Amino acid sequence: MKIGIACFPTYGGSGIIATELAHMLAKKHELHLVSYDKPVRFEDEMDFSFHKVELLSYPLFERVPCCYSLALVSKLVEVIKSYDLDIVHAHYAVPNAMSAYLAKKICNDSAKVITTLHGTDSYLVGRHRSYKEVTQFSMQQSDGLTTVSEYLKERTNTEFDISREIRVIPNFVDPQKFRRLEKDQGQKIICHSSNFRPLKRIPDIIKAFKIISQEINCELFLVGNGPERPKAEKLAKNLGISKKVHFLGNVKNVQEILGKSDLFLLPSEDESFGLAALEAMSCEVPVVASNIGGLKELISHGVDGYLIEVGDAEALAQYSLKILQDPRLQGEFGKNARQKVLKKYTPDKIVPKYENLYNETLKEK
Ligand code: GMT
Repeated sequence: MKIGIACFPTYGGSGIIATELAHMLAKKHELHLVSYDKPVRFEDEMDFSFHKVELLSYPLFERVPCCYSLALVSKLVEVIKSYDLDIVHAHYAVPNAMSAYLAKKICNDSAKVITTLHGTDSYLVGRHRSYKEVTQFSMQQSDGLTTVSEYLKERTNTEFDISREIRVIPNFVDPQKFRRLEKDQGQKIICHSSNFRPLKRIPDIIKAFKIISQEINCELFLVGNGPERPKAEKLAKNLGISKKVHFLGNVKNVQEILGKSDLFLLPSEDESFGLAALEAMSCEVPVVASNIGGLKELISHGVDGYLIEVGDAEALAQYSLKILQDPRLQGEFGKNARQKVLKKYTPDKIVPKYENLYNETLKEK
């Protein structure tokens, strides 16, 4: 097949999955990735073509964000026509699915459009009254529509008026890349990685870490950047734990940190899937996370991690200590997490689900 993928290239989970999917599909199909920048995970070693969306810089339009959507349409049209694409797979409803729909129409329906919803694009941004009608329309008009969890499927059906089938295709992780690495046993490493938005509840992690660090020898590695970082740095300072809390910023090879971690924390308010937790689990790292959304589908309480109520920093700390103070339990949870990944979330289990959807869609009139 000739496949085009439209995504955001940044450190968000959707861009990571779109890029990994492009990488995996490129082994068998002709792959074209369309975005405004090269994706973060494959800067130097891309095995697919990259098509950069170019933006017109013109003073009158400085504050008009729709320009990107239109430039994306034009680039998609160019790529559909030049390479005779069969499929355009839009990751993110806003604006990628709409741009893909318009491109398809300009090309007289010569390619089919698949949309994968990741969460932020639908129930956070997409349902805002500025975008809702267009998000709903582009979901409904897609030739195939997928979500990354059952939770996101249900929430999409509740919040949008769409009648078409939604197929759940979970995220995946490469277990060769994300695996356990040697580390010295002395100090426990606790890790979190995200884009530091308020919904990730970084202050809960810092407060819990304060409690944990009073009991055991440990360090906290915070990977990523975002609006909550300054507040989190200040909180760590005020709690007197700055020396043990490391703000690492965006890290290209996060597997090198996860592979040596003892515990991963994800106390988010909302999470359609929780790709960061999946990557940790692949590295045999137990996870303590919120009992919400896609995290409930991913983590089994008392088997490969623990689930806590949103905002309960004390429980976050106590469950973390339970794992970190018991090497046998930590090892067992870590092994269970890796087993789950190998059983359900590897590329060879998930990528064919997308290929099947592409094939089924192409057979339709
Ligand atoms: O929340 C993030 O970390 C970024 C965000 C995105 O929009 O790229 O992630 C969303 O998609 C990921 C990949 O499918 C999921 O693992 C995240 O759970 C989801 N974030 C939310 O639902 C808040």
